[in-house]
Amino acid sequence: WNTLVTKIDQIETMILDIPTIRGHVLSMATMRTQTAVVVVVRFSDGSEGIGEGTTIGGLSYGPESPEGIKSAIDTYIAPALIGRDADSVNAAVHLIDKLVKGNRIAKTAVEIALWDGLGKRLGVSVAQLFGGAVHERLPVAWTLASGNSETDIAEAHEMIETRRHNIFKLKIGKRSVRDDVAHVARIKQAVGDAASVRVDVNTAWSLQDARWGLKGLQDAGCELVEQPVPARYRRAMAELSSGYEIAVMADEALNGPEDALAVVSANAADVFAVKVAQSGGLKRASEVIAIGQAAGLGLYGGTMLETGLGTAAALQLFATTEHLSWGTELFGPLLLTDEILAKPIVYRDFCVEIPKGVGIGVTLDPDKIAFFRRDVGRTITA
Ligand code: MUC
Ligand code: MG
Repeated sequence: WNTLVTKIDQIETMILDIPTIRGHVLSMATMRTQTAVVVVVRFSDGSEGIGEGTTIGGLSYGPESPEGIKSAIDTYIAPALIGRDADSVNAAVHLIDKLVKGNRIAKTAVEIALWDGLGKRLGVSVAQLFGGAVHERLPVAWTLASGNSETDIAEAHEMIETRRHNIFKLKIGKRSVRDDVAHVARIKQAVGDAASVRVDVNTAWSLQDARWGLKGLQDAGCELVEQPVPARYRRAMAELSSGYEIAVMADEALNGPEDALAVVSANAADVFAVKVAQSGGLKRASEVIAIGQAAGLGLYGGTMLETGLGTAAALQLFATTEHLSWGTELFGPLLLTDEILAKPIVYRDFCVEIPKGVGIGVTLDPDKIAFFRRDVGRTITA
């Protein structure tokens, strides 16, 4: 009977460098290119699955780099999976968790490809594999991060007029707290009630900075502050969550279900930014969602600014999540100058639509992959 089991035959990894439409100014780095790690898994029955594992700003955001993600897959994850049963994604996840510590983004890229392959073989979407979608579309935020208040205001007005976004996340933390608060207040004043304004500090503040910052931000009409202090500062996050009306969201602090439980236990957030890549894959992200839900926290569908591939995978999972009260920020493909999917993800009426179809619901455009790939690629086989 063993010959009837579909096996994992080959795992190919590649690095893509895709320019951004403008400089994306974050507290720790300015992005002019996004670097994605794409994985293609080929199975013994001829089917394929695709996945993505992407980070932001090289090694400035978190402990995994694009080159490290590719190397972890090529050297440790792929050799362990070749020849294994393709249809048990759980068995693959458990095996890799045993063999590889950390490296959640690398695990994510491969895990997404396994779910995609399974869905394609069964003729169902990944959302169906997770119990079925309850949304056809989800609200989607845009990040204003040009580095200039006037440019940000013009961009915000255009997004509202074209009905593409009415939720804005401002990237702050690079300038002084006072200057950042003034920048946020100007933008909120310019958009008024037509849009929700939120900020992401990407860990740049001390607790002292954050006390002044949160006070100023909530007076300016900002609704939510994301990861104001470093990921490990749970006591500070707890003080900020309970001390102000403005919602405090955990992002960098959330690396998988164990962190989710620790954040909940410490009362260290009002909202979870659920990121598939940071969680270690769709399965682990679903566990982060479950913990947040059980604790009565708000949920937000976060992004690592993935291409349409990783974005589609995240959409499959978030489509199955009943209450995503803060919406999503799955706008990654819109920040890039070019599309790598055969058919782009649809953005309209302030929402992103869940791609329909089997697996993660999207396929790659081979010419675009050939154009943007940095390396010659590496294929691990038996
Ligand atoms: C982050 O820290 O949340 C998400 C949107 C964006 O512009 O950057 C990211 C990363
Ligand atoms: Mg963030």
